[in-house]
Amino acid sequence: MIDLVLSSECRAARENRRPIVALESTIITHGMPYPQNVEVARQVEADIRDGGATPATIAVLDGRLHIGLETEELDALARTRGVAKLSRADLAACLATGGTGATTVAATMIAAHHAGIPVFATGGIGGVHQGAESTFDISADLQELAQTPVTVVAAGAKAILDISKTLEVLETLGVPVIAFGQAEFPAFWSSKSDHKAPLRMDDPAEIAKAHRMRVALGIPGGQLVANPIPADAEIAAATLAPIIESAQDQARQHRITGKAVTPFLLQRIYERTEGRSLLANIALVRNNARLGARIAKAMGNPES
Ligand code: PSU
Ligand code: MN
Repeated sequence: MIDLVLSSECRAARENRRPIVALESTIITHGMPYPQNVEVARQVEADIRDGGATPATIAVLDGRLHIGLETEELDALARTRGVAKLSRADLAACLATGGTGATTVAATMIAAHHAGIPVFATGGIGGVHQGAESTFDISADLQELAQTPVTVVAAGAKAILDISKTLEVLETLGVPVIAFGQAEFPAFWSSKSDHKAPLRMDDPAEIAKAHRMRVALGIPGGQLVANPIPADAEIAAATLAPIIESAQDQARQHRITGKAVTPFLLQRIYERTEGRSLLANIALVRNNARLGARIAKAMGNPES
């Protein structure tokens, strides 16, 4: 009933049984300013191709669910201001009303699974916000990881989130959190946090195998792969702490709530770091795209 619109390259990949890596679009519309957003989106797609897989950027355009965007569609989405941010709660309504929107991690997982794509690369996931004990602000991304069988590669969680509460909720929900190549859970701009990751794997083939094992066991939900930012792109946590704190103060002053919170904080942080956080963000998303391609290739090869 849902008519999926596959990009020409995704259609060809599907026909030739080649691995595909899903990409979200909220990072483009709500996570980075224009024109860097479209440049980064293109670069990340190119990294996936270089890694031997096919990129599928996911979005809803005029009420149709797109799996992979053509060049002009990506450009138009990146230029448009005020695009809707679609999470699990909004996806069906947007399709039903002919709207246009960018998909969050949660909505991208739903769409990717619907299209038969088990691997998805992004920058950072949503999680439990600092102060969640009074605001109750917990991203729908966490619930989605608990119920939709997609392996998500991210660089850990931003310091706008409470990392220890985020890890606790993921544990409660039964989501495997796998640090790639190190013991510590990475903290987005920094390769390490003060927290040890529950699981560690060093080989993309093992990550793919664990995904298949969960499916075989009938366990719903996906996996979170936490891939540390490359060392040369790291920003010290102490540099960003005051900026994040002031962004959070402003969010409270402006009474920002609900799905507006994360985009508001991201925007303030970009403004205040004069592009430095953007450079780190670009490096880590590209790194995640490359790992996503390796996992996607292994996923399609049960011998690996
Ligand atoms: N965190 C980031 N960058 C992002 C997002 C989160 O470091 O771009 C985006 C993702 O699309 C994520 C969404 O799924 O924000 C989470 O929003 P919320 O916290 O409202 O669930
Ligand atoms: Mn929220």
